[in-house]
Formats: sequence, C-alpha cells, structure tokens
Amino acid sequence: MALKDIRNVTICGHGGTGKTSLVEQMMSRGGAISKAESIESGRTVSDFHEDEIKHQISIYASLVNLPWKGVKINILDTPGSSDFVGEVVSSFRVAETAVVVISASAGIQVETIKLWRRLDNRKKPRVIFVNKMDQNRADFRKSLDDIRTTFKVTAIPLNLPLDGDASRILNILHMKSSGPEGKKIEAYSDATGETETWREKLIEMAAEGDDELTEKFFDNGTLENSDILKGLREGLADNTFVPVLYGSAAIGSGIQDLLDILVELCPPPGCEDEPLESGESLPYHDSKPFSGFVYKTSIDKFSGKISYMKVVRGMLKPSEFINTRIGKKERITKIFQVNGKSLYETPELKTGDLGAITKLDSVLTNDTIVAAGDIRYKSLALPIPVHAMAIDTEVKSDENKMNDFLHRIAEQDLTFTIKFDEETKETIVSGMGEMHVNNIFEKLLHESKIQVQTRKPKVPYRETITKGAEAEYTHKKQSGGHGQYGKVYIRIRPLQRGEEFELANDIKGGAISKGYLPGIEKGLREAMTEGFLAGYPMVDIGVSVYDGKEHPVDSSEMAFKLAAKMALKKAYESAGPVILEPLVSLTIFVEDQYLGEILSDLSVKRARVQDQNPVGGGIQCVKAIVPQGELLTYAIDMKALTSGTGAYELEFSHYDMVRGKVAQDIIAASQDSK
Ligand SMILES: Nc1nc2c(ncn2[C@@H]2O[C@H](COP(=O)(O)OP(=O)(O)OP(=O)(O)O)[C@@H](O)[C@H]2O)c(=O)[nH]1
Ligand SMILES: [Mg+2]
Repeated sequence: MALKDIRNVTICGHGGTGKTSLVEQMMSRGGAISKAESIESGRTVSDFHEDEIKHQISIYASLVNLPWKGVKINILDTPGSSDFVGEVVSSFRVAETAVVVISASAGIQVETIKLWRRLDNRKKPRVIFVNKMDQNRADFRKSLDDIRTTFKVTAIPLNLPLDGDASRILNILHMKSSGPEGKKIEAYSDATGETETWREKLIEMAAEGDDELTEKFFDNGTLENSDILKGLREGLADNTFVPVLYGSAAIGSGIQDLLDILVELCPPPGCEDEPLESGESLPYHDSKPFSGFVYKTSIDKFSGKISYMKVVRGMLKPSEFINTRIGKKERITKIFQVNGKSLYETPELKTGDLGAITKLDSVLTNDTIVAAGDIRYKSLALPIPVHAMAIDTEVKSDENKMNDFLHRIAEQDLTFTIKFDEETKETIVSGMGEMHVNNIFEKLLHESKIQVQTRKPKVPYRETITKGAEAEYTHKKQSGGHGQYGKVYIRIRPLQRGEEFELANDIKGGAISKGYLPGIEKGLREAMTEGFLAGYPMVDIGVSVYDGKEHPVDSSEMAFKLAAKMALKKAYESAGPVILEPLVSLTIFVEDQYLGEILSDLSVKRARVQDQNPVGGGIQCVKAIVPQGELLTYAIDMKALTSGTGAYELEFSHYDMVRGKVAQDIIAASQDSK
C-alpha cells in the first residue's frame, strides 16, 4: 500500500448534524460493517463509549477505517460540541482532508463557522456534505448560497438531489443517478438543463487553475473526465474551490458520491510535509527509518493504555523504538488497526497510515517515536481550557484517589487540567465547558464512586501601590536575658506591571551589618506574599533599604526580619495601596438574535468591548477585555443567554487596578473569610 492508497479524513461540524450517522453509512457502504446502526440504538461503531451512548452525542474523536476502490480510508468521527473541540483539533493534525457536515434544515451553525476558521488557519482542503436532505425544509439552492456567502468560497455541487428529492441523487461529476442505500435508479432526463449548467461550471472550474487544462478547454470547449478530475484535485488541494455534496445519512443517499470523491479528488498523506518542533518539516517517505507521531492517548478497560499514531516515515513493525522526548527505549510488540472500540492486530502500519499501539508506558500524546535519530514532530496546538472550578471530595479520605483519577484523565485529555493553586489553596480543574467537566465528574462517580463538590474558584487578586512612600520601624523587645533589636528605614515605589519585586541595598556606612541583610530580605519577601489590604500577594513594588540601626548584643536576623516586615506595612499604608484583578480577553461567537443580550450582559460584567464583527452565516464575533472574576460561571451564563448556541474562548490578558465599590467588596469579603 503506497501513500496514494490511503486517505485520512476528519468528519467535523456543528453538533447533531449527522456526522456519526454518516460515518456509519460510509462504513456500511464500504463493507466494513454489515448494517448502518442508528444513534438511538447505541450500537454505532464510532460512538462506542458509555458516556456517548448515554448522552447520544459524540464526545471523543473515534478512528474507523474502510476500504473503497482499493484505497484505505481512515476516518476520524469528531464531536460537534465545543466542549470537546480538543478532540477535533487533534484530528485536524493527522487528516489531510476535512469533511464539513452541515444540516440542510438547520443551516450553517456557530460551531461549524468556528471550525471553518480553524481549518482556514491550517489551509486544510475541505469537502462539504450537506446532510439531512430528506427533511422538509431542505433546499439545496439555498444551502449553496449560504455556503458561498458565509465562507466566501467558490463552492460547486458535485451531486444534486433531483427535484429536491433526497432519494434521487444525480452525480454531476460522472452523470449517474442513485437512490437510497446507493441503489441504482433510472437515468435522469433533465428538461430544465440545470444539471448541465452545473456540470459546465464544474468543468470551467477544473480548467481554471492549470494552464495546460485551460488551453485544452479553450481548444475543445470541454474537458475529458480524467482532466476534470485532475483540475478539481488541484483546486481542492490549493483551497481554490470547495466541492459540495448533498445526501442523507438517514436514508443512505449521497454516501457513495462522498466516498468516490475522497478517493478521486482528496489528497493522500504526504501532500504536505510534517512539521517539526524545530520549525522545519520533514517529507513523508516510505523507505526511510521509521518515525511516527502520537496524536492521542486513551485508557480502555480491556486494552489498557492505547497510543494512537500516524506513521510519517518508514514502516512500523514490532521492534524496539525510542521515545525522543525522554530518550527512552520502548518495545512495541503489537500493532493495531482501529475500528471504534475494536482493535485488530496487524503486522505493520505503512507510511501515512493511522493505527494504535497498546501498553507503551512512557509514551504520551505529542511524543515522537523513532527507529533512529532525534527528531520531534510539532506538538498539537490545542485550545486553552476556559471553564475553571474549585473542587473537593465529599469524603475527605477520597482526596488522593480523586487526584490520581483526574490526573490520569488530564494525561489523556489535554484540554482538561487539574492543579493545586498555592495562592488560593484550592484544587482547580479546568475544561472547555460545563458539559466537558461534568462528564469527567460523572466518570469519576461511575468508575471510582467518588462524589465531588464544586465551587467557583477564588479569583487570584493581587495588591500593589500607586505612589512612593517611606517608613522606619524599630523592632525592640526586652524580656529578660537577650533582648531583640533591629531598626530599618525603607523607601518603596511602584514598579511596572509584571516586574514583581525589586530590592536595593542603599545602606551607607555600614549602619546595618551584612549578616542581617538576609533577615531583612526574608522579612520583605514574606510580607509580599500576603498584602496588608486584603491578604492577597503584593506585586510590582520596589524596596530600597537606606538606613538602620543595630545593637551589639540584642540584634539578630530574626529581629531585622520582623522590623523589615513592619516597615513595609507602614510604608505600604501611605503608598496608596490598591487591589489588582486579572483581566482576560474574551472572544464570543453568537447568533445575531442574541447579540443584544450578550452585549448588555457584558456591560454588567464591566467588560470593555473592543471589536464586534459579523463573520457570516448570521454569526457575530465579539471581542472584549473582561475581569476574570466576572466570568467564573460564563459557560453557564452563555448557555442561558443564547439557548446553548453561543460559544467563547478565553485567554489571560493582564492585571489591572480595581476601583470603587468592587474594590471595597473584595476587601470586605477578605475580612469576612478571616
Ligand atoms: N432526518 C435525518 N436525521 C438525521 C440524519 N442524519 C442524522 N440524523 C439524526 O440526527 C441526530 C444526530 O445524529 P448524529 O449522527 O449523532 O450527529 P453528529 O453530528 O454525529 O452529532 P455529534 O457527534 O454529537 O456532534 C440523530 O438523531 C440522527 O438520527 C439525516 O440525514 N436525516
Ligand atoms: Mg457524532
């Protein structure tokens, strides 16, 4: 099997557009399964996890494969919910083509628009499959217009439902008709000439990007089918056109057309070089020593740890390999082809192919495995988790077990993180949304019988000063025996945001001995960790110690430590202390109809809206800078404000001063919790 005999395809699109049902149909048509099962039956090949069956949605990107016309098609069936977008993004990395599924009746939806932008950034060739053409509201002309205006692409249909009937599909690339389940139907005679018009457009499109084909087209007024395919193949690879197919996964129509196109038009692996961590890239090559990239890790009840791999160079056969992240040798004894939950042992995986290996102890997602050499393929560029919460176990003694479980999940799912926040003393988990995090808690309860309690995380406020000040403090105690004595003079000044802390020794004439200076530094640093206004860490303060006094017998490091701490407190109080709050940059995608609600909610949340633009398909993109403390439950607010259709992304921006009542409330809350 050469590179040209493999296709790696990701199936993506908004939730519920019928991706999993479509994959089921494709597998059945390719003979990989005997019958396409429905989502409702819970028996589809790609939605095999217990949580997927329970909720009747895809949660993980499943790998399946099927043969079609001598080609092995690997398919990654991805979830549509933005909560699981990490799975989609990792599938983009290993697939050369994306099939974007749109529901004919629902139109182009927000998640599809977001995915399209991600695919644009990667210049990934795309095929659009307009599904659910069996439904009443389906209208192929309208959906084609929507695609063109929303994505601003040259979209050309390669098949059409005749008279709007999804059970009668005409393939205009090969001019043949088919019915439900791909059954042959009578040849279609088109009195309107519409299909001919589309075919002519298709041929013009094929001729356009290639000088040789353009010439042939002008000479003959048309092109032979092999030339049409060549031209379209080039246009698809260069993203100059997007083929659109119509069909229905419910009645099994248009499926064969899709499979044909994947084989005839879509690029095989190796059309693009594989990027390396170093910034360079390596071409795919079948006669080089083996190297492969681990794009996903999962843990299965039966097989244990499964590492999913794409072979970039050479061939993977059982042998000893090196994990280049840690330079550790790993023995691979068994290699598998994957169809959902079924792993089939295979003697080898060829260049460009996708498959799995079990029980690779040292191997994590993003690792590179090689036969020889020291390369590392570029890591997946995954989105940052946006929804954070503080958690505790209901029963205190379950804490270690919960931590182990959640760390194991975080190892498999890189869009889920768990960490102990030293500053707020809380265990914080973060994910892509409420559904994502709740699904993990459900698993924890189901598999380990551990119930967690969740809270809004504390906001990591900081304190700082707004002007310079000076103070002196004498720490003096006489309580029998040795006394304690230390006197320090300090000046403090505000630093730039992010400079944290600076200490200058400006003591003249040895007023304080060198041996006491570490005590002074310790005192100041200790004080910086707990501000005098509300107990939050102090930042961006420069301290100059410029004078002091010591006692020949009673002075000690400890005495100077306490003196420095108290001097800082005195100076701080007259240096205009303020609370700083973290701000995040928020990007929102929302349908036009909910824009007003979202904007008025943002103004309540003290947001500064920076940008607001329509991005096509009736979707608006809003960018704003918002205090993190206002967004602690934004996943829930967003759902309520937009009937579950809105989506957002977050990124830390900077710290800024809090004023007025909000600042007073933060200070009052800190007093209450003492
Ligand atoms: N009428 C009709 N219903 C369909 C069609 N394709 C899928 N459905 C139904 O739409 C629902 C969602 O189908 P799925 O295949 O789970 O959709 P999905 O895109 O995989 O969903 P997620 O993975 O959760 O994003 C199910 O109830 C399907 O039976 C279709 O062509 N026509
Ligand atoms: Mg699905």
